[in-house]
Amino acid sequence: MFNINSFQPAASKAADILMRRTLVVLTVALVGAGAAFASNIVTNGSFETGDFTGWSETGNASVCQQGFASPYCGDAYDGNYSVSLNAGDVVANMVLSQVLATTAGDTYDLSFAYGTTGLQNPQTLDVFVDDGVTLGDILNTTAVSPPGNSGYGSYFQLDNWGTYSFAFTATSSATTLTFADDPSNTAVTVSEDGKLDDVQVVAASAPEPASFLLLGTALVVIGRAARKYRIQA
Ligand SMILES: [Ca+2]
Repeated sequence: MFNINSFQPAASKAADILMRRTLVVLTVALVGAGAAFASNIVTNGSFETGDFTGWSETGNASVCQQGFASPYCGDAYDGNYSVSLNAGDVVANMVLSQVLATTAGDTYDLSFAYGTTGLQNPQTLDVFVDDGVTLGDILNTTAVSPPGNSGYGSYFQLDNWGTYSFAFTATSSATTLTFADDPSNTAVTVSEDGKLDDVQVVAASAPEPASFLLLGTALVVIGRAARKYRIQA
């Protein structure tokens, strides 16, 4: 005989499982969306692939693993790899660039670490952001590294890193970020190398406080709905 009382619990259990799964999926999606707001749009910005994957590079530079002697690498700023510029007393002519997927009108924060492995002189790096028409027409600036360390002589020496940040507003969907070793470094390149690491470009408009407010509100609503459902069930 059909018994409605034995049917209801089974239906309720199925609904309960569905509800719980839905809440988990929604929560994961929202948290994921929140994390994505602040993602770095630079590919291989820390050079942890051990090479220039994601970048175009010409001139005297290489990705080196910290602690290794050739080129004179020193320490990475982030992870185990960084870019060594003009190592071996050569001409400072590296040009390193990457095309970034951007949104016209959005502002982005560029940050990177630039340092020196050497005796005492600083190094200079030219930083360009362009829209594909004229080099450096969005951002054309210079970063001067801290002076080198006096502890020169060890392959395992710490580099003297500095951190730099600049903002720019994209004008197209493809923005080219370029780092160029400054030719003036050639005059002081003897026993003095530049180092680059941890390149990040993050949309400045995100994470907006409003986005986090929205995310927080959504999570509260989901939490209350779940609690209410549990009470009813
Ligand atoms: Ca690195």
